[in-house]
Amino acid sequence: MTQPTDLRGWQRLSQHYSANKDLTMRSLFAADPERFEHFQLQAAGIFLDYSKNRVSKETMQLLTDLAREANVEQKITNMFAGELVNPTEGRQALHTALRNRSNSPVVVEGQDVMPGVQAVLDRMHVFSDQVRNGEWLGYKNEPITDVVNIGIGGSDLGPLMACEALAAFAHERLNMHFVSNVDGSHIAETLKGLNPRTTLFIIASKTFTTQETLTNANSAKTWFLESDANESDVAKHFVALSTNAEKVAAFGIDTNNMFEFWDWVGGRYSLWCAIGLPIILSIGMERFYQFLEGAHAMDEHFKTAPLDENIPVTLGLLTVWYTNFHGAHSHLIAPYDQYLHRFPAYLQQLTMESNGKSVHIDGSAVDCETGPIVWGEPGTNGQHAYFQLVHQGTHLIPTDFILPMESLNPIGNHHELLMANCFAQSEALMMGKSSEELTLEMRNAGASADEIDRLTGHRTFSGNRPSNTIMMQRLDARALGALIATYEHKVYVEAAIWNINPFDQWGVELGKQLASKIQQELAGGKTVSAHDSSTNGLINRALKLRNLHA
Ligand code: G6Q
Repeated sequence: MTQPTDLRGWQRLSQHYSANKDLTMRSLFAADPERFEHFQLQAAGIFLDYSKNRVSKETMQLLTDLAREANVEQKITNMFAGELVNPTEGRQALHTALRNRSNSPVVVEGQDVMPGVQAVLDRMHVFSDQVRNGEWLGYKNEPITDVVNIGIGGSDLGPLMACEALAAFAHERLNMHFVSNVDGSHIAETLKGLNPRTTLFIIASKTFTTQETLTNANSAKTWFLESDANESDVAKHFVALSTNAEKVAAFGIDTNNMFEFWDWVGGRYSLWCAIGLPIILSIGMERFYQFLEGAHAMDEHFKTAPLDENIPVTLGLLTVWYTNFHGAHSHLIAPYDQYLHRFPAYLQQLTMESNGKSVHIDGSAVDCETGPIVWGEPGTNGQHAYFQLVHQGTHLIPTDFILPMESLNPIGNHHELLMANCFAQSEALMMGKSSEELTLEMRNAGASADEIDRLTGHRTFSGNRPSNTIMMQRLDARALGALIATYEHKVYVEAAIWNINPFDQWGVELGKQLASKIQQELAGGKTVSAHDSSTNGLINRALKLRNLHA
């Protein structure tokens, strides 16, 4: 198969990189006083400033040419049209249908899926209104006060992140909780202080076979039944979100209390449908529709904007530029908004599970780097922790700053300070501080020549460190929808260039298989010898020490 590196566009970018690698952003800004105007895009309420990148107009042109040559436009069309873009699992990837607010049909295997999508949304509307209004009563006829979502991975990270991001709009009576880890401490700590009479459990699992989720769900059921509730009360306190009605019924949840979704929705793309139920319970259906509309507006932009005016395409191409030509290995997500504190964790799954691949879509080995490591924390906290390395370390770490213009909690000058810090970070990363500037600064502050000499290396900043700034008016449901869709599509663009399948995740299988074998060995309690000496040693040590404390 043709490697991405064989593409003419790739080779031209290689040459362009070699010819321009010493070009600094400072000089690019000096040469074009309107660089900010020339390197910005806006769509669906999302504003992108990408001027602080190591790119010229020519670089962007070459990147766009690469995208064209890699058939990115066709691949975008294929995804929206419900083609089998996930061939290793034999599936479409139609998360865009879940937020298709246009009334146009989306056909999967000859059938329009839109009526089914709307039917589940309607059912969730009715159910969530009942819970929110206090009409849905627990087994002692009391309204629900606490909702515990039990799920993991795609059935946890998305709704958790979105509930946190939109906490300013949360229902007053309903406290949202999320249990994912199979570590018993997670559920134990969550259930402490909760009242079985007023707690609603959502068991969220696409397959309804996930070990961690079923273990937590069983423990939740046991906890519930240890109160004065009985089996017939389960229906009032347990609902399921799944594609697998049979397994849901086998677990003991009435399928009338199940909100369904479909195989063509990937786990990490499922917060737009049934897996979004916790979000709906928290913010209400009207706002959830705004969330879908925001994403849909970004879908429309992604589908129709020319490549060089397309926000997700631009972001994806910049990641390719840094990963494949500059040798960057990671990408920092720095949301300057406390409500987005789980956004980097959510994006870790979205991007690393999608693009952490070493083979092309046809199974042949890639000959270039693929998805970078994604990490981050909200600003300004990160500034007092790892930003040192971003400013002065040896790694090149492209950064996305994300900042709403308006605070949802306008107290004193907090938001001004937050914005000032965000803008200062990207300025500092780009500009750096030269030894001449430092010398002048230190001299003015009265430092001796000796001291200046001693500290110059430590106190200068190379600068030329790239970043994007993504802004929205305020972080509401619509803006969050558009923001998430931006990143979903960015990831797709990268995968399209690398020609990898972003929609499967075989990499998580091996550990699962081995864990199930080891779990049986731990339960069996007999000394093991079938593994390597380290794994044998660890299991045997655990068996011995656990028995000692039993
Ligand atoms: C996401 C992955 C994975 C999945 C979890 C939970 O894209 O497929 O993170 O969401 O393993 O799976 P279930 O929803 O089937 O329990």
